[in-house]
Amino acid sequence: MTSLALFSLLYFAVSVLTLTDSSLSSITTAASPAASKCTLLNRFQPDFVVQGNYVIGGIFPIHFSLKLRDLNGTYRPPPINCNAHKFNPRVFRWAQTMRLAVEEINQNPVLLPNHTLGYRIFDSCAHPLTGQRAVLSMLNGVSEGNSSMCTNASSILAVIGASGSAESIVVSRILQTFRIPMISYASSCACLSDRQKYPTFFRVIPSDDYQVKAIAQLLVHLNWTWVGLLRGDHDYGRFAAKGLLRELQDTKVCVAYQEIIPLLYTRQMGLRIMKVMRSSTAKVVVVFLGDLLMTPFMRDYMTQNITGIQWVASEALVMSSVLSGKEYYPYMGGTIGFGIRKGHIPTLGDFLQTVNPKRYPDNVLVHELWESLYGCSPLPSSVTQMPPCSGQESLLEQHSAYMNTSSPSITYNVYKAVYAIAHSLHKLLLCQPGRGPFQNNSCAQSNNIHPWQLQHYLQEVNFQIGDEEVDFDAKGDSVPYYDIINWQRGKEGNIEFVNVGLFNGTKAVGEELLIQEDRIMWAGHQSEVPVSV
Ligand code: TCR
Repeated sequence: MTSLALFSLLYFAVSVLTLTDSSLSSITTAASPAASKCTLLNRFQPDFVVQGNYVIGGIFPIHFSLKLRDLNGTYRPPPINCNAHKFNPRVFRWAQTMRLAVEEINQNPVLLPNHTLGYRIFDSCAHPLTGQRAVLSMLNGVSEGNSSMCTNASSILAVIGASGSAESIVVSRILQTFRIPMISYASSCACLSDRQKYPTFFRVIPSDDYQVKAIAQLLVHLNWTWVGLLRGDHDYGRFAAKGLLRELQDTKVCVAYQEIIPLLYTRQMGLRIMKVMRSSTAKVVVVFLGDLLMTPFMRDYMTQNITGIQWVASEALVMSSVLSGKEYYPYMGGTIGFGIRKGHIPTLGDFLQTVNPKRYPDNVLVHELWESLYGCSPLPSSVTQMPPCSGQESLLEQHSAYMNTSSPSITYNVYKAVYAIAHSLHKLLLCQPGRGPFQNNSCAQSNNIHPWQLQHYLQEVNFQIGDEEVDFDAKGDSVPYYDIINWQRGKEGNIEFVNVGLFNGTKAVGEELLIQEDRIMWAGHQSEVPVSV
């Protein structure tokens, strides 16, 4: 199938505002359907764009809770509009971090001197279908600012994304046809380590193969013989559960039940799962879920007044600030799990503060950020139902979902991923003719770099960021290192994430897990390890 035919499959009547950063102005994509073939395909525009010599793509689940209507084929399918769904300030920070990293690299006189990076950032709306739309639109080569013209399709050299494994699978299937490398900051499914199926996939998060090893060792170490398993109905949950069962095979730990939380959560389903939990003697429950699915379940759980459960949270949940309010402590305090490596980005706090509706008056996302943080909008009352505000309110650390910059994890992964591309590109451009890695010792041409050529350098990349070394193994995977995180009560009664050990997957078997048990606070605010038999 040609790329154009592939793109032609898409017709989405969505118009999103585009923000060109250099001018800080906005362009509405009010395309007339008849203008050209390209216009029709270009209705879905990126959320952030900056031009540069080399352009990279970004895919982030800025909105979530996409509910797709049943299609029975008797009416024209309605447009899918992500902006009508919930806005995720944490993810908005990830997207801003990509912008920050590119800006830093462009100002760096040593890394990629005399060249600029550009970007095109799209919203995947946390769903594989809309992730697919994002990547197709990204490749479609729309000419920003003039939607009646097509530019070269596939001028993207590499992509940062996607988030959920289910989205990355779809995105990878599409990018691999063009040999475009992608680096995911959050997709941890072990299934993505298959180079045959995902030949251009890289990630800066460890594969869950290591996490399930770590969890199995923890369960054995704590003498928990019966445990429950709760997981999301997605590739991440499915493969993680399968991996954990495999790791537990020759141990004395047994799984009492495996329950699945559907992507569209219903109270009825939640209550049924709680009944199973109540009737089991297993007091320890391992969860493979993100906070988006866990939150509605927890709301019902709290109304049922179930206590005494010791949660073992997967990495997607264990650093979630959404569940750190003090109301959760009686039900989730004592939670333990493996969190990915954190890192500090000194310039991030200041950068995030530069984003406000006053500065970006036409960017819909910036308005949504304000609405979600302050419950107000600087837009005229004819456009919004929110109470008015100036749009210059100061962003403080307390707005943690967006501003929490003290020890970012996925945010740091995004930062690392952009640098990985910059370092690879830098190396590519240093190639000396006649001593290059390609046919007849040739180099890539700086004005016509092919994405597969960049992938060669990405595979080889090795650089230092903070005190960490970044590289990829032959499967595109990164170093398996986790901190053990324990949910303890903070000064104000809210939940604090405390480091109580680590798992270093590069160490010899048996030496990977280091745990400081005396520092752990268990479920029910107990200092004794709970029993689960
Ligand atoms: N892997 C999940 C997605 C995910 C995530 C997160 C999303 C992970 N960690 C933190 C938001 C925040 C781990 C997946 O689908 O592969």
